[in-house]
Amino acid sequence: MAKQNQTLGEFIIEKQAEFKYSSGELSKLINAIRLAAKVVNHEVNKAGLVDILGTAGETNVQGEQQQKLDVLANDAFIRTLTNREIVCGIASEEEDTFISINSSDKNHQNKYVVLIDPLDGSSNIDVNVSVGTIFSIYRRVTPVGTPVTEEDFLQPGKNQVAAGYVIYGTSTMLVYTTGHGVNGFTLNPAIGTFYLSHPNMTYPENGRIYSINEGNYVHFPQGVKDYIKYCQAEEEDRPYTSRYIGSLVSDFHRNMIKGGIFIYPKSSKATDGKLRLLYECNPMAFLAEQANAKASDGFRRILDIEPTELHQRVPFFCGSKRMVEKAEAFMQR
Ligand code: P6P
Repeated sequence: MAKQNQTLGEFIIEKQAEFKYSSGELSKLINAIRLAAKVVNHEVNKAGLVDILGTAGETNVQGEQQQKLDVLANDAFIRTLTNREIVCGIASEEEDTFISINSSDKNHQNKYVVLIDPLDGSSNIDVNVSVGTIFSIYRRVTPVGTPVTEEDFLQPGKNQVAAGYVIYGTSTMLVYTTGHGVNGFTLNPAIGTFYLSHPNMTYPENGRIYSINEGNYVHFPQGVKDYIKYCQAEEEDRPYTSRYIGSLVSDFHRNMIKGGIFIYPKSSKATDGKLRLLYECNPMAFLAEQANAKASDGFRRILDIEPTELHQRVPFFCGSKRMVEKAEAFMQR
């Protein structure tokens, strides 16, 4: 049973026993992410005060203008994970290809790879809307002692050993799973400690919030158009409420607490949708399933999809089980 006011550090130590055949490396990895989250939180919270707003002048592999905080967050996570010599490879939304880490005295002995979206929703920074970090952790599949290859990163989401996000919002939270449910920790900025504030987070089975960018309505597949009209109909417990923050972590977090569905479908403008499979949809899908919810591309379970490219995109339907099933029914008509 979760102890009130347990810190993240205490929680990790207590749960260490649950990580089957882990030699404590996964605990050290979660701790490293905790540290990097504090560094990024500090910078995000003062974004309006120091001249680190605006674009860094470069564009990332997605062709998006890189906000300076994007670059800072990316550097913070890569530096923290590299320095602690816990992982053998990192992939990031901000990096064209994966980074192989040869720990100085270990010769590729580390067994985990991490995939991150270091600052998701960064276009919201200038308007003071919550942004987030998303991370996904796998055990490598190529032989220990050799440099990582792309194969170590192109694993289906069902192979994840841990996943989570940090949401830099009205409060900063770290929410993660190691396959034993989802737990949320809130940062006390005064002392820089994360406390267990949301033990055993689960999605309500059903909900009344739908979250989609309706500005793209005319470009959506017919099934999505029909589901939106279903949500808006004056019938039964409808119309539902429309809520769209434009920051995946925030929309997901709200839906997990209140119930709801988030959809980023394919469209005539984005034939595979916008969200990336490896470091956005897979970690959020792992969390969703661990919280008794569902995540698909409208047809297939996200966690079963066999990746082919590091930055590939997939349509994303995620949230309360009954709502996702209803949306899938419209897609499959
Ligand atoms: P749109 C943020 O840029 C992001 O990657 C997700 O966090 C968010 O859900 C989505 O894109 C918003 O995209 O096209 O609706 O602005």
